[in-house]
Amino acid sequence: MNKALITVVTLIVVIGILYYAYTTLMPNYSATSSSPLPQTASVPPESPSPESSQYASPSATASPSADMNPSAQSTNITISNFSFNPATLTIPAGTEVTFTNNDSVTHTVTGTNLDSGDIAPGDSYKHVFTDPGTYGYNCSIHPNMKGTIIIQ
Ligand SMILES: [Cu+2]
Repeated sequence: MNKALITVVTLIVVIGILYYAYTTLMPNYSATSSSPLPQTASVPPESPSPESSQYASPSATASPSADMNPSAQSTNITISNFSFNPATLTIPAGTEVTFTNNDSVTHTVTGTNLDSGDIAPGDSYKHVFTDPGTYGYNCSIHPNMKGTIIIQ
């Protein structure tokens, strides 16, 4: 009765030792060869080939930081999916609006007394709206992109 238990435990221990010895002594050994592993470390022939491994992506341009001006109001319009969001914005006079281009193509913000020039992907354009009124604008590259600023 106890003999059977001892046999089972011994088997488990032996198997464990063999498994440990196998995984420890042959960490990088391929199972195809039956010759004993030499002590000298074999360098795996996996050195990277010099075929176009380095691709330098253009670094993101840092947007200019605006000075803190607690008395002035500011808000944001994002450009994404070829549209201005929000398309219609009502602001008090003197508000600085930051247009941020989140698309992967260049856009502009173009209207009356308003010309951002090209806004590259990831860049932004700031403009302070001072004269009350309703002003439409669009993207000069994609004229179907339209927005409205209402200055009160
Ligand atoms: Cu556009």
